[in-house]
Amino acid sequence: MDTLPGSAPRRVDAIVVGAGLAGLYQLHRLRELGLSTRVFEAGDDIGGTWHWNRYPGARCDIESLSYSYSFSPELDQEWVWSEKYAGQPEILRYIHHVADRFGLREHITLRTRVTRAVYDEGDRVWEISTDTGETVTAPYVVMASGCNSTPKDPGVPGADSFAGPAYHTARWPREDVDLTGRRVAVIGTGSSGVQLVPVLAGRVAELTVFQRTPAYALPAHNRPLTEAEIAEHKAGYPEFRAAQRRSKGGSVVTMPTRSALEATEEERTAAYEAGWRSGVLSGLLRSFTDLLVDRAANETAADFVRGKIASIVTDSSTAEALMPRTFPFGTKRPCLDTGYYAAYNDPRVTLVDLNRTPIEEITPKGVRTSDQERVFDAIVFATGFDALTGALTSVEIVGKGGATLREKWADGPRTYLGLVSAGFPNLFTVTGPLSPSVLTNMMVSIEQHVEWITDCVAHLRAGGFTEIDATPEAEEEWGAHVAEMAAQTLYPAADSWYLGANVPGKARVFLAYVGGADRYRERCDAVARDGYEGFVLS
Ligand code: NA7
Repeated sequence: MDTLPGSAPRRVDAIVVGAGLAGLYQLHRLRELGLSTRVFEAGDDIGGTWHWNRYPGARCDIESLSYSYSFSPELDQEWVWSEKYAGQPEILRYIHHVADRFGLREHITLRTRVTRAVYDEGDRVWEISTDTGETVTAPYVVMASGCNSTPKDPGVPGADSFAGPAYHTARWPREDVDLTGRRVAVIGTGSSGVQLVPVLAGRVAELTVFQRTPAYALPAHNRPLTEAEIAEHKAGYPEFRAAQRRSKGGSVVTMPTRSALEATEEERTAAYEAGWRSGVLSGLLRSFTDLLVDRAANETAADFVRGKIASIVTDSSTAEALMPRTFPFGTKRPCLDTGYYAAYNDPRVTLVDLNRTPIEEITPKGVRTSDQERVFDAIVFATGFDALTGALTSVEIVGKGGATLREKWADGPRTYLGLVSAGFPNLFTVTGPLSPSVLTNMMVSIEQHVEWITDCVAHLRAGGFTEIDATPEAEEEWGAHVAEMAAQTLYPAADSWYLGANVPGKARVFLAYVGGADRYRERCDAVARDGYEGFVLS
């Protein structure tokens, strides 16, 4: 290690970008391997998603017992989750516990954004630059910068002109935001908006929700975990973790065996009712085999959800506006609802359907739609992220021959297995584009990638290799396979962030691998077993 007097090392074995769940685990594994490693984190503390998204109501929508690291049986035994779905503060406490328990903090530089990474082909090292003026070199870089970590520009004219406080859910302030008795606007009704609205509704004087596309939201049935449940789970954790790793989506669930169209209407309704009662994000989608591949089958599930909305929301025109009709159920990420639809029965809550009256501009006083200007004390943007590629293309990454990742990905990301991009050797991405990532329990996909990357680095060092790069052919083949798999589903029918469709000008490419985490893991393992097939090691 090359250390300047009184400063952190400026030459290390590995650099990790991001100190969220992915970066922390990657740091732990590289340290175990004996690599000097530095982690750079833009935030003023660790936690990634769970550091930034501290808006009221922020909560995981994968069950706590599944959404946690599996690499340490001791950690599994000692940490106790309080609820079926942990809230943001509890998950953040867990992350801090992990950082302390595994001695990770001293390797992390906070409040420091990596702005540039340049590959030196002669020395075979990456030099990274930060917004604090540091430059550090390392043979390996791991981008653990998150899938939904770059907030999207809301793209509403006049957004900066509002005189009152404006917040983005993903940049919620640390200090308490007191909206009691205020007139508050929420723009956006994805997962963040759906979680935020019912919590705000109980606090503010008036809440106005601006909805462009209604979501399909399923009941979470969140509740405290009982001691008996926790004990049972802890006793079975080793088998449970093994089953998670073998599963298609990273959660241990029963997979369906028959088509929705083969079932009678009564059978379908019974299956959907069971899915609705299950309080699990994928519960309804897993009722039948063909809901994500057959439009008519999908419509039966979509109809069921619309019926539920009608049964919860008392005002029929509000209920009608809340019913999704423009995209198949499940092709945008479904949301988990804790009082979302019911919130619209509160006379203080108003829904504005932007399809009828689009937003024209944000004004100093509030929001002007095509029919009127509404006055607010605060505006909350729950408008989402430049998903999957935003955190990668916002860094100037310069690979072989001076090529930039941003230019290479102008028509959509090109990766081999979502782990690497050809021409950018020794630079890995955790849950990168074209891997299963956001279609799975992120914890399981993060661990799988971190472990694959760690094994790869160990293999390179043991074999005396200084460089690994994907071949353009392997990358091409993988990209075609990912696209072909997506095309067999209904996913492309929605203007979703899975496709980059939420960001104006972004290439419309399906950004995740739909083939399942189990199949994907087998492929990654086979690639490594076969001497890193599709890569050149030198
Ligand atoms: P999402 O799911 O991308 O939701 C963003 C919402 O904001 C969605 O309803 C958008 O409508 C809406 N939106 C975005 N821009 C605008 C403008 N300009 N005007 C009106 N409405 C707008 O982000 P979330 O934060 O809720 O969730 C992201 C994921 O993070 C979540 O699924 C978890 O995986 C973690 P649209 O649908 O684009 O019409």
